[in-house]
Amino acid sequence: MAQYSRISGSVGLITLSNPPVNALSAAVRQGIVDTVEKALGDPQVKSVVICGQDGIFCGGADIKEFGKNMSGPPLIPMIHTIECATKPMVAAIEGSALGGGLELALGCHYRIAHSKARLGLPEVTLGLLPAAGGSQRLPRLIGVPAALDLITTGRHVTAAEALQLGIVDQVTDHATVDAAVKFALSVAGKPLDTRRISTYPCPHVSDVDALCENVMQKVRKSAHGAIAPIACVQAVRAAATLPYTQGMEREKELMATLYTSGQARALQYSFFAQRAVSKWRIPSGARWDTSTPRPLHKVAVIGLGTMGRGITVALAQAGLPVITVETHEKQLMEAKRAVSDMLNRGAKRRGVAPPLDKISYSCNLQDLADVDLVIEAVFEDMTLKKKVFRQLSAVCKPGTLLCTNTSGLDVDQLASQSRNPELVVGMHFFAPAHVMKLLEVVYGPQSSPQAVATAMQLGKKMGKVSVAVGNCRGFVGNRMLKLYTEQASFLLEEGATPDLVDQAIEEFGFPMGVFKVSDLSGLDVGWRIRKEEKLAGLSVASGQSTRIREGRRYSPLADLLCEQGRFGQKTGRGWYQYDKPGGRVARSDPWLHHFLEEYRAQHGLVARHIDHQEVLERCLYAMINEGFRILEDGIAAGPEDIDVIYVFGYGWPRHRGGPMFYSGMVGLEKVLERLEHYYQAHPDVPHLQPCRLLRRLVARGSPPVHKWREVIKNLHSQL
Ligand code: 3H9
Repeated sequence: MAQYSRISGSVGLITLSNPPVNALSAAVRQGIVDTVEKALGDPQVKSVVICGQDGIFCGGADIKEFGKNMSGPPLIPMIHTIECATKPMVAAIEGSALGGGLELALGCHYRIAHSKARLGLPEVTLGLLPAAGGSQRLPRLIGVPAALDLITTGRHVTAAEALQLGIVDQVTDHATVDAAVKFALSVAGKPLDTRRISTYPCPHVSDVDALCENVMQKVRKSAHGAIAPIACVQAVRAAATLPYTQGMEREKELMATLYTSGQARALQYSFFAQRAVSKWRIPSGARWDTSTPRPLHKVAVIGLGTMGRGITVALAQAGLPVITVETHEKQLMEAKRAVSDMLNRGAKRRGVAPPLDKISYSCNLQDLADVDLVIEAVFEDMTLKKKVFRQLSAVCKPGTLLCTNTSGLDVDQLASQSRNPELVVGMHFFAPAHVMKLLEVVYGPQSSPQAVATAMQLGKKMGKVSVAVGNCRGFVGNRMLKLYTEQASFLLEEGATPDLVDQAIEEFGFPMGVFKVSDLSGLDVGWRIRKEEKLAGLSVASGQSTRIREGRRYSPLADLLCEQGRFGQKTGRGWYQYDKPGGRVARSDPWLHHFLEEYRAQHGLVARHIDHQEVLERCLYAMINEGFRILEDGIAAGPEDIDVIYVFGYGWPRHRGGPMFYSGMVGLEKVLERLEHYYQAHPDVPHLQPCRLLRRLVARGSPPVHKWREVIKNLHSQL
C-alpha cells in the first residue's frame, strides 16, 4: 500500500499504491507510517520523496471508510511525524492532490507539482472540512482570504494557480518524480525550521473578524442550509486567531459535529451515486462495460431555439465539430449571433479561445448526410418531431444516431418514424443546456446498446452527468415534478399562498420555490401541453367540473392565470409580480391573493391554516411516492439514478442526498404513514396512495437505500 525504495543513492522514495486514486485507506496510512520510519531510520537516506502510483498523488481519505469503525494509524499524527522529520520530505504531485492527499503534501517540507496536476481541499463537498490539519496549515501558507476561498468552495486549482498562491514550490512539465528527486538531492542537509507550515504565524489580515463575517454571510446565502461551509469558515477563523495546537482542537471539534451529521452521509452518498449512474445497465441486458460507443467525428443540432443553442455551445466547447440547422436564414443568423456571443463569453471566463470554428450553420437538412449523430431540438410538438425524424432518416447516412431533446414526449413513437429505430434515443438536456449538468438519456425497447453507450459517452464528453432512463411520460425528472407542482397548486386551493409554499421549499434547501421556478420557466409552457392533452382550454368536455379531470382532482389555477395573460417573468406577472416584463425579482402580489380568495369562494373551499411541514410532506412525499413507482416500473435502475437526476437537474439540495435518499433519512415508515394520512384526506388524488414498493420496503424493515435494489429485483421477479 506504500512502497519504499532508495534511489540516487540517498533519496528514500515512498510510493502510495492504492488504485485508482491512492486514497488514504487504513492500509495506506499504515504503509506510510512504516515507510517513513524506515526512511528516517536509514542513515544513507538524506531526503525523502513521497509520490503516488500511476500518475496520481492522492485523492484524499478513503471515503468508503467513513461511517465505519476507524482502524489503522490516524492521519494527523502521521502528517505531524512527516512535518517534524529532520530530513527534507518532498511531495511529488502528479494528477490530483485532494483533501487528505493535499494535507499530506502540506505536511511535507516541499511540494513539486506536474503542470497538469490539480490540487484542492474538497472536503466541504462531502459535508466535512479538511480535518487532518488542512484548515490550519493552508491559511498559514497562503493567507486567510485565499484559504477561505479554497476551503469553503472545495474548488480544485491548477498547478499554475497553486504556484501563484504559494501552495507548491515548483511546477514541472517533465517527469515529476525525477524533478522531485533532483530537488530532494539539492535540499538534503539544509535546515528545515522555516519549512514546517504549522509553525508559521498566519499572515496578518487587517480585520479578520470582518473578513470572516463577510465570507460567512456569503456562504450562508449560497449554502441553502448546508452546514459544512459554515464550519469551514469557523475552522479557518480559528487558524487566523488561535495558536496552531488550539486551532487543531477547534478543527477536531468542528469535524466531530460534521462527521456524524446526516448531511455528510447525504453528500458522500451523492458522491458515489454520481459515479454509480455512469455504470448504467438497462433491462435488455446491455450495460456500460460490455457496450462500445460509436466514435463521433461530426454531429448535428436541428432547431436553434434556446435549447438548441445551448446544446450547440456545449458540443463546440467539448471540441466536437457541429453543423446546426434552422428553417429560415433570418432565424439562422439570429441564432448564429447568439451562439457566438455565448461562446465568446464562456471563452473569456475560462481564458481560452472561443471554439467558433467548430460550428457551421445551414438551412438545408441535406447537409447532414455525413454526420454521425443528430440532436433534434425543434419545437415540442409530436407531429413536427415525427416529420423531422422521417426526413433525417432519409437524409443521414446509415448508422447515424438520431437523438431527440424532448422533455417528455414518447421517444418510441419517434423511433417508429426512423428506418433504424435501434439508433434512436432521447437526450433530454436541461435549460440552459450549456450550463446545467444533467442529461437524461432515454432508451426505448429497441434502442441498441451502442446507441445508449454513445449518448452516455457524448454526455460525459460534454461535461454532463448522464443518467440512462426508460421511456415514459416525463421520463424520471418531469414525471416526478408533475406531482410536486400539482400538490403545490392544491395547497393554494386549500389556503396557502405562493409565498408560503415557496418559503417552505426554499428553507428546505431548494434554491427557488416551486412557484418562482414556474414564473421563471413560463406558465404558458405547461398550459400549452395541458391544452394538447385536453386537460385545459376550450377542448375540455362541457359539464366537466373544473376541479376534476379524468376522474381525479385537478387544479385549474395555472390555466386561469394563463387566460389572464400571466405567464410569469416574461409578462411581468404570474404567481408573483415583477417590476417589468422580464423582471427577475419576485414580489408578493395582492391581486393574486385576492384572486385566490375569490376562487375559493366560487368553489366553496374554506381556507385553512397550512404550515411548512404540510407543504413539505405533501409536495415532497407525493414526488417520492412517484419515485418509488418509477423504480417499480423499471424506468430508473435504482434510487441513485433518481437522486442524481434531482440533485443535478432540479435543484434538490445536495446535502439532502436526493428524494429517495431523503425518504430513507426521514424514515420510510413515516413517509408511508403520512402518505396514507394524506390519501385518506384526499381520496381524489390517486398519486397520494402509497405505492407497492414503498409498502414492501417498510414490510422488509426499511432497509438502507443501497439495499433497495434487491427488494426491487424481487418485486420484478414476482410480476
Ligand atoms: C478527506 O480527505 C478528509 C480529510 O480531510 C481527512 C480528515 C480526517 N475515496 O471520480 P472518479 C473512487 S475527504 C474512496 O470516477 P476521476 C471513485 O468512487 C476526501 N474512493 O475518477 C471511483 O470508484 P469506482 C477528499 C474514491 O479520474 C474511482 O475512485 N477527497 C475516492 O474522474 C474513480 O473516481 C475528495 O473529495 C476517495 N477519496 O476523478 C476527492 N476518490 O471506479 C474525491 C475517488 O468504483 N475524488 N474514489 O466508481 C475525486 O474528486 C475524483 O475521484 C478524482 C478522480 C478527481 C480524484
